[in-house]
Amino acid sequence: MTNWINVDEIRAKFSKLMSEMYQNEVPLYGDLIELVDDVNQSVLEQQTVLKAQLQQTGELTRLSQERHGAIRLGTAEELHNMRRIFAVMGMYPVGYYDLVPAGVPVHATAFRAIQTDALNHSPFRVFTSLLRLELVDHSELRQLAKETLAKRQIFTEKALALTAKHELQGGLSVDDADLFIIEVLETFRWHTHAPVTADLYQALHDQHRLIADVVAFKGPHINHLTPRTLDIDQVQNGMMGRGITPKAIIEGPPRRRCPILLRQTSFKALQEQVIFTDQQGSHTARFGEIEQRGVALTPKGRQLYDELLVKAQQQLGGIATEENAAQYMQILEETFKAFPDCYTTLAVEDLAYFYYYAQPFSTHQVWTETDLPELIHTGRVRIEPIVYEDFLPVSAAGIFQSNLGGNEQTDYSSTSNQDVFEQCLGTKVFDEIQLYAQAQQQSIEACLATLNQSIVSKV
Ligand code: OOG
Ligand code: NI
Repeated sequence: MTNWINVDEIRAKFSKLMSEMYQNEVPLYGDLIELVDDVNQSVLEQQTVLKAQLQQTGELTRLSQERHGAIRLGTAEELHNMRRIFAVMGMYPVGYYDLVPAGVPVHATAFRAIQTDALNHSPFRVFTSLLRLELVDHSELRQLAKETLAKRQIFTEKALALTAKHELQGGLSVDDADLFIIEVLETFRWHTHAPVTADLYQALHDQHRLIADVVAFKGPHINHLTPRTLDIDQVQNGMMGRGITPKAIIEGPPRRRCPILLRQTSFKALQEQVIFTDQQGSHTARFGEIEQRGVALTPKGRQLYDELLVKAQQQLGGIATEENAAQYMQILEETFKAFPDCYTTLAVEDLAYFYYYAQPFSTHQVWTETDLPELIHTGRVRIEPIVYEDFLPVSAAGIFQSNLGGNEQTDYSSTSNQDVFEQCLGTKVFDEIQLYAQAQQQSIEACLATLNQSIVSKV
């Protein structure tokens, strides 16, 4: 019996190496990490309740290595192989995001671990988009783009061979895994030499910057790597002091005592030198981003969130910009007063997902799920938030837009196409709601079992 390396370990190592590579490529990212670490450290020192919460859920140890990245792929085959490669690292496609309604011609999924233990070992996620070339209306350009993409191979031979080996054997040895990590890293690397002419780049760019970003390059360079902070407002303020200018609006919900979902902000893309086949030029693709994560919402909670967000935007009477940023944040805070800001209420009203922990005590009663609100209120069951591990399409679109520059808003009249995406992927995506509901249910069952066990032994 051979001993394969744990896939969680491969993912953790890969995430670390990726972070090192990106720090070399984009030094500002290194400064950001320092700032986020400082803020997290001071938040943990000051907020003992939050620290205890993160300790209980197992997130405390993962925090300093927590980050997500994003890549954009060009073809179905690339997505298919990317899925196979991520599987070697224990990362599976979760959720479907259609960015077309937001004027970005891609659809996407997030590759990540799906079990609580695995997430706590390494929560590395990669938001992975697939370009929808069929939305390019200029047929000649579409054909040219297709041919350009058909010619490229974004994976090294060894990466693909080791992936096949993993599939065949059901695992990789430590040595093979180390080699695999180095080879796969190549796919995410920035290439200064672009395999197209400056004219083709410009033509693609004129259709949509994102199309140029995908088609004109040798591979899907990692376009950002995002650390997780415990206080995004503090980081946002601290960025200015370190010479980093973030966008004015923090995407997502407003600041709350009990954070929900995801709040994100980013700073501007870098201008990078590119050497086309015929001349030199430049391209802006890569940027920095930070995020604060909160509790995962149930469908009921998510509906309320979506409603309130729309309401706030309607009240603003237009899109949030640099100019009306302060006004928007104020409206947002006012509007979200309708969203309970207390974990117990969020749990009892079925608005968010929680882990349930028994605080055993002696009693003669057998406890069931219907007793949970009472058990929480009397302190016999402790709840802690299940952190949101995914993304927000509206937020993602805001991030895309802000970093593409300008107000590019293309109105693609097209329907969402999850089936097509899953065909390209070669599998269905996991339903994130099901994953959260399962995690909560398992913890409720374990909690009740513990309570009832202690009763039996004490009667
Ligand atoms: C991905 C944007 C989505 C996020 O954090 O919502 C994303 C991209 O720009 O490729 O990373
Ligand atoms: Ni991101």
